[in-house]
Amino acid sequence: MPTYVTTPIYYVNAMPHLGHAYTTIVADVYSRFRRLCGDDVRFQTGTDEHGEKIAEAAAKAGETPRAYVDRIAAAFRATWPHLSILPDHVIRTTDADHIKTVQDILQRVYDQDDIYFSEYSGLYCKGCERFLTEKELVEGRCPDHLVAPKPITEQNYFFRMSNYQEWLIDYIHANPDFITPERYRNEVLSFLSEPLEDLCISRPTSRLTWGIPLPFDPNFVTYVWFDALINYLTGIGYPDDPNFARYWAAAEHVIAKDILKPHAIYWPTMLRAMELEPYQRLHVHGYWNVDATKMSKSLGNVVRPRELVEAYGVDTVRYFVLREMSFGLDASFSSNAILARHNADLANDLGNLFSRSLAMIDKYVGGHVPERESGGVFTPDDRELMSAVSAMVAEYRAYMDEFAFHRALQAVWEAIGLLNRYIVTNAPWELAKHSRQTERLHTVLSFLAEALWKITLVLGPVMPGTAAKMATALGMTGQFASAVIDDAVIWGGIPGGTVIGKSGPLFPRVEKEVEPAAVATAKQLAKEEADSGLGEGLISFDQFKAIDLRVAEIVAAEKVAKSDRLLKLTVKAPEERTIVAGIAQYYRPEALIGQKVIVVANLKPAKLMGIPSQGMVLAAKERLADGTERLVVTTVAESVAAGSQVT
Ligand code: ME8
Repeated sequence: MPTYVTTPIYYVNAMPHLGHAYTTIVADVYSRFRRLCGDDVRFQTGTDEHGEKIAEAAAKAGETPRAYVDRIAAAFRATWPHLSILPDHVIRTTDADHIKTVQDILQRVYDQDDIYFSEYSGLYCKGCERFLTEKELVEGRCPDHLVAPKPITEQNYFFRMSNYQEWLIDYIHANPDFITPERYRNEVLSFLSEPLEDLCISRPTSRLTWGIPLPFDPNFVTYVWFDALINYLTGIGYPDDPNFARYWAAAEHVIAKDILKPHAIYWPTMLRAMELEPYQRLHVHGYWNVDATKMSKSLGNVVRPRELVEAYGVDTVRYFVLREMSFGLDASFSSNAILARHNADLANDLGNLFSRSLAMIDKYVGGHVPERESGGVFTPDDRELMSAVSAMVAEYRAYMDEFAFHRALQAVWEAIGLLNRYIVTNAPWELAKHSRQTERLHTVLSFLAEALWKITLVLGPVMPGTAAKMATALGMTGQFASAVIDDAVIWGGIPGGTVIGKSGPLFPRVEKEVEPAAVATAKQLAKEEADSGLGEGLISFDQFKAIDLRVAEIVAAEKVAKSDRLLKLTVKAPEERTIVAGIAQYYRPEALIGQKVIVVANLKPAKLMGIPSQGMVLAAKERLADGTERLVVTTVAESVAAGSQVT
């Protein structure tokens, strides 16, 4: 099946930063995922090089627009390989074929009387490069650029966008997946509940010359959005190239919320005027902030992706951004958070599981995957492992398809947690001591190898380099190159006898957080704000992040002798530890066993009634009408692997 994935084309008035990297990583990961599902994928990114903003930036840099756009466009293009991003096509709006297509389309829409000439007075925001409606302003200012838009009256050409309003509303209602997540669909529908104005699609050459000349009036250039959106068509050779016929119907655009309106309103109505089908889906994500502050050049806290790659490695950066941002909502970057993800999720959970499993296969069965005994007896543990890993693959697939990347990764990490527990419960090192347990040892190790292979396959789109390393270490290099997601569904994918290689650590631990210069600046700002007494009573995101909250399973509970208040709990989080909790008046010990509670895992150990307590169980304290109190331990709403982080 064809799939066509696009990112916005980025303005060349700034160097690539974390926000651009995020959208492009998402599009790359999704493209790789669809390929893994067997689709024929075309993935396109590019640069938006016309318009006022660019002309101004070039003037500021003391360069001609041409030289300036060439330089910055090259910087964007050079960034992608560092992030393991592999687009099939990188488009520039200054490409000759794009300019021709834009002019052909303008002429056609003009000839059919969907473009007219008129005078217009409106409030113009230079940052947005468009006229804003009164309703869009917040306290008289553009909410994105925080400046009051300028009243402008001028003669221009207009696209009869309003003619297509009713059609667009009906189309969005009839196609619930057209704009996702739903919040953005609702935002667009709400915007469309007011009458739509026609779209001004020209700029007089007296004001701007750096643009595509209107084919029917040389005194005007094309408005940058009418030019830019058409990149999605020119990139696949509209109208005559077979790629256009093949991919257009399968177009999926990925953008952030800042450019929702042009993509959800201008673009579908433009396509309708051209008598083309709308794109398939528009995927809208939120904004990256830095340490809870808006990322902006003027604040000097712009995070550069290359700095992060140098400090943590490319796959950590890709994993981090997908795991940390719930697609659709804003997220905050902090050096703490990426360090924690690197060391806990990657070095510890995944890296240790992998190297430990390979080392056991090497040591106990001579470095090749053992045959699972045919007709061997599977224990409930084996069955749990099989069904959980199969369920993980299904969940992963469904979540990736709906752009819920953080959930897809959560599902994979639950399976990783389960595998770590499977090793502990089945203790291959014990089995290896007794020859009568050889069959069992073989079964356990072959399940491990097989589950790791499935994890390798699903991680491929997110962490291509790491997955390739894992595949090589598992002796599956060839199979990996041609793998499809269905290979992760079948049990028996890694044949007995496969020779396992050696693997160095997949993710060497990073001991100290490496702070991009930009983050340091943001911290300084936050500190100044705190010093100024502004956020009193509030804690920073970093302070919150310092508390390691985990899901812990209570495996044993008993009263503490000579205490009415204390219970001694043994919990798994995922390693076993003792916690003494002051909840004896509210819980019978046996009622707690099996409960999954939330604990503070990095509290300094303390002795209570002589018993060392390593952590604290969180509980809600309710004050009852009679003045007494009641404690209720906090649990999780759904089953979650012990040791999972609460974030
Ligand atoms: O708007 N967080 O270009 P642009 C997340 N040329 N994503 C961010 C971000 C942030 N803080 N900052 C930027 C344009 N982005 C037009 C697009 S398309 C036909 C024309 C990402 O350089 C995000 O994808 O301002 C956002 O939509 C895009 O960069 C805006 O890039």
